[in-house]
Amino acid sequence: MMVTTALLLWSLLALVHSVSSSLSLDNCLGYRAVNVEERPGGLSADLMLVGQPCNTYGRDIENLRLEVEYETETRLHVIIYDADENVYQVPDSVFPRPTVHHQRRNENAPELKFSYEDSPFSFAVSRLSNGEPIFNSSGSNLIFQCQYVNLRTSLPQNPNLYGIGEHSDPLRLKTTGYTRTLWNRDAYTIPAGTNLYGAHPLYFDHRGETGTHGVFLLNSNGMDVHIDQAGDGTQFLEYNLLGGVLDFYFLAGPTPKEVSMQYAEVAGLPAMVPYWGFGFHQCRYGYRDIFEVAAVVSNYSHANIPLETMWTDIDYMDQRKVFTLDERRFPLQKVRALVDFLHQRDQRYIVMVDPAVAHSDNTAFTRGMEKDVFMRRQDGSLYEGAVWPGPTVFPDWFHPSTPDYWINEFALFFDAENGVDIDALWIDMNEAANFCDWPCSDPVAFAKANNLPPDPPSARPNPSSLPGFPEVFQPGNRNKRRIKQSPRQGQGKYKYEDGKKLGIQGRDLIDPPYTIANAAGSLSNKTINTDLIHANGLAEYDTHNLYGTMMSSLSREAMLHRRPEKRPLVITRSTFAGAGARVAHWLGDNASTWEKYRTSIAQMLAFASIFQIPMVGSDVCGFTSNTTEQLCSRWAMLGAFNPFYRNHNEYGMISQEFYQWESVAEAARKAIEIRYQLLDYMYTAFYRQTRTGEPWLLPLFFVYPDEPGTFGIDLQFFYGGALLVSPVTEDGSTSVDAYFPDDLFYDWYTGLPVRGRGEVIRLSDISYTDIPLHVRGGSIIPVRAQSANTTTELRKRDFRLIIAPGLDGRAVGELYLDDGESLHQPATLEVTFRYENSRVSFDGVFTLQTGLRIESVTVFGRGGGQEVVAVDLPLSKPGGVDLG
Ligand code: MIG
Repeated sequence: MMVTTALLLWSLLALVHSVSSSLSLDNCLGYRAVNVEERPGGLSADLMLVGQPCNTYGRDIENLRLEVEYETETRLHVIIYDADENVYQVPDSVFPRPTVHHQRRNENAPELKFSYEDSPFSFAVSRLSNGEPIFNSSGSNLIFQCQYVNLRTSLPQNPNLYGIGEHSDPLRLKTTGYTRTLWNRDAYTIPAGTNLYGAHPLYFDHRGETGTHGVFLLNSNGMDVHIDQAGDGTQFLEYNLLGGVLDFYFLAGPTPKEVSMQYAEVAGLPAMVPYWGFGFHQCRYGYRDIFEVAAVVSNYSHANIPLETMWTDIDYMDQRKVFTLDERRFPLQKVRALVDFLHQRDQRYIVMVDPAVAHSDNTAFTRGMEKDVFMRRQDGSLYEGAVWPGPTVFPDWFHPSTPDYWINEFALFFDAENGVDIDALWIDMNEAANFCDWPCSDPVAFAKANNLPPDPPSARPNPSSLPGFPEVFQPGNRNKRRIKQSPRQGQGKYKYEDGKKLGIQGRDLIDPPYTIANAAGSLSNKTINTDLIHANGLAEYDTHNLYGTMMSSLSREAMLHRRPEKRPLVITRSTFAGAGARVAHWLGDNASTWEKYRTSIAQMLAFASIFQIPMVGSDVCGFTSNTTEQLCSRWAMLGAFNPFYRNHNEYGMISQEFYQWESVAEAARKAIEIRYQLLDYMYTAFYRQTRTGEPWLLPLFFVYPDEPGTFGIDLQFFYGGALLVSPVTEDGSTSVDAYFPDDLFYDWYTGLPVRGRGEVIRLSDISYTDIPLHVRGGSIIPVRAQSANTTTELRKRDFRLIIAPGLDGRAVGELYLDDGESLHQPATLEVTFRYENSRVSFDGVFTLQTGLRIESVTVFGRGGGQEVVAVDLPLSKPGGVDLG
């Protein structure tokens, strides 16, 4: 009821705003470019306001500066900012801007051409090679005010646009009447058409044969991006920003893959993850005690479903306070025993950490107060919200002492000898989420009224025994040890931005004149107040969208501090552009519905192939609402082709571990077996993305950019360049209409060829425990000859090569291997396989000596399906064999 009223009120407000905007914006006469200086490699100019300020949504800024730089042959940087440099800009410490190699710049003419009109000022970008217009702002006057910036570009009719996330809409964006709002929020059930957890102001514009380009706006302020047609039918895309500057990177492509790689040059190459991170993960919210967690581990073994990693949600915490354990339900001794036990069996353990620290007498709060690292109101009082543990405070990631504080809390609580020795980290609620509605003037009362923290479930003293588990899990055992918390200092090696570009003074930081379509209502609602000022002077109003990504970066540092030589795996909910360089992402609170099952594919593709956060996945079987056997079965298989593969479930929902139903268990066993056999193929492609930015998980149009039939597809995808995944996507269905590009494919299971014609083919008789997979002609896929129970065991298995000859009879493939977990690799295996004239051969780098061999070669499309040839080729030197 309350929600509907709020929504109604909000839409009414939005309506009023948009009506008033069309009236008053006409008085904004834009700017005039003067003092234009053209130089090789760029241009700069002053932009002066024309006429009287129109002051529609705050004061016009009269003097602007334009800087244009051809940074590389394929990247053009255009920035428009205030001449006084008081307007907030995204700090370099959070988003390090790319370095420009001036000496390399002028080898070839830049592919993107900048041009401008001086009065009123507008600019355009076009593609040099074919004159294709890419961006043109001449349709409206630039508005640059202290709380509102408006810039519009015209676009071709019916454009193919992708990106501007995080969202749960189709991969290819709607082009009329469409608004994408970027304002990070706790988006329970990830509703379509709304702002979700992350902010990625980047779009790809794909124009088939005339090329693909990307436009990245480096801006962290709240914004609405409107995509629509004007009265005269002209297509446009319009930025409506609540502040900050216009800091554009234009990326020339010309293929979607190249745009993606060029974006990685700006946002950073994604972080490599440990090999074991690709194993299967089990989680849920609501495991009542450590015994239940252990029982799940045991049940997976008995069901013969490989479990790589067991997780625990906030259930482990004492009253849901971060950096504490519930002594009754998750006693340290038992937690440590389980973690040791998992480690002995080559399994891993992960828990959740939230940013909000309980405002109570716990040590994490006290130590934070000593260092003064929590957010304060402008009057100096401590800012409090209400999250799971009740009244909470929020770390200020810009405070110079926060790194020491956070690293120290991790070092203590997650200490390998005395604490909870986790292998990776899960961070949540970092939008930041706050349950308490703005202005949240009485968080204590709010917490009481809303039963925060909720009463924990009662502990059950060892309900039964778990055969094979450590002694503390056997009946009659009692808990003894407590966590030791001797204070210890972190390293203090962090410096934060200071000085200029701190944000214009005198703005309304709570209720700006222009309203964005934030689904949570006003800017500060359900998050921390936007008028809080960080320790370095930046306003939460400007930096809200950075909160989660800053927590992510520091948490990665904290994990590195514990295990300096190991690749950290940090899974975060909230992200900003560039987050993939440090962390991974799960898609948040979906629902156990077919709709969200389908949506998860587009979301995963956007993160992996566009936003450069390639370690990504949905809550398999669905988070909230009860799953069904069939949905869970289908999702167990689809999830096996998500980079990050985790079954996760909401408090109070029916259990959905894969062993709960025989059909789901069977589907999971099958899918995990295939996933594990393909794990090195996946690892190789993923690794390549971390080195070059070339996306490894691909929408169909990335692989067939000239085939218009691929542009709108987001229910099928390429898992690595060689494997086409076409899941069944409808309830009760045993068929799927799959698009096959104009190329040769082979059925993964039979090796039978399928000649694609750029048309849909109906695949039928797909049981609830099957998923259609096709290998693209021209590929060689190295697979492990057998799967295994853990990725540690898997790494000992020999290889088999699958050869899928292309239309020209040839095929190529790659294999990358390293020790799977070290940050720096002294030795690697980097092999290229080639197939031609019935001969397969390989060479490359063999500094990593594994003792592994290729034990057979399977050629698809031969002998009415596949032909298997036994071979014995050591992967320690170049080799080859004729297959006759
Ligand atoms: O308010 O930690 O998205 O995965 O299970 C909900 C409890 C807080 C939200 C996360 C979800 C997690 C849940 N968290």
